[in-house]
Amino acid sequence: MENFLSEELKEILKREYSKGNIILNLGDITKVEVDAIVNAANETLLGGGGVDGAIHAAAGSELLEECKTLGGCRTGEAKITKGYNLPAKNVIHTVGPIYNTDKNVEKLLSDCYTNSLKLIVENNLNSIAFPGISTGVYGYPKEDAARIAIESVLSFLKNHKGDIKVIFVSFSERDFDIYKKIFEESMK
Ligand code: AR6
Repeated sequence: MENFLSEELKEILKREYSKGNIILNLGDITKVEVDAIVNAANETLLGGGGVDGAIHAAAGSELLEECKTLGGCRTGEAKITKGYNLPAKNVIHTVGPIYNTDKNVEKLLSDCYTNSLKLIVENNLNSIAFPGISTGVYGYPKEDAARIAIESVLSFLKNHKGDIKVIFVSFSERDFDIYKKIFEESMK
């Protein structure tokens, strides 16, 4: 169905919802203009499929060159690079847990969000966009992952004095609806 829509109509159909410093957005994270977009990478940081592949393709080969200098990244941790050809100034690479094989998946997924936000603060940045880390190839159930994402970010922002804008980017209508429902629940 989506393939039959013109680019213009697709643009109009994109959805956005915001409250306070949080924005829920439906679209492609490689198009988002922020201080940093987050990449759901793997421990090598040398690229892959899904959002990782899309970010590397849009950023250009210089991103891979910089990633090669980082020595990989442990699950739950995060590392920052420049954004190169992306509209985003930087990319924060984090590695989500593999749902069916890693232990402590909740803590590790939460750490991805918290450690990414710590890099925003350390680098004096103000805006960040997250994809649904681990919810593709790594198999984390979407609702559980969205709840952890929202709770981790809200708790970080509550304990932080600066003004950081956070965008959760969903790649499908279904994911957007999940985020919206869970975000509204967490506001009650
Ligand atoms: N914009 C926003 N979200 C996207 C985009 C996009 N352009 N493309 C995909 N998503 P995944 P993971 C969503 O599989 O589960 C890679 O090979 C997608 O719908 O990209 O953390 C890495 O190298 C899903 O909800 O990441 C690792 O090996 C979410 O992004 C492995 O996959 C995450 O899906 C990481 O797996």
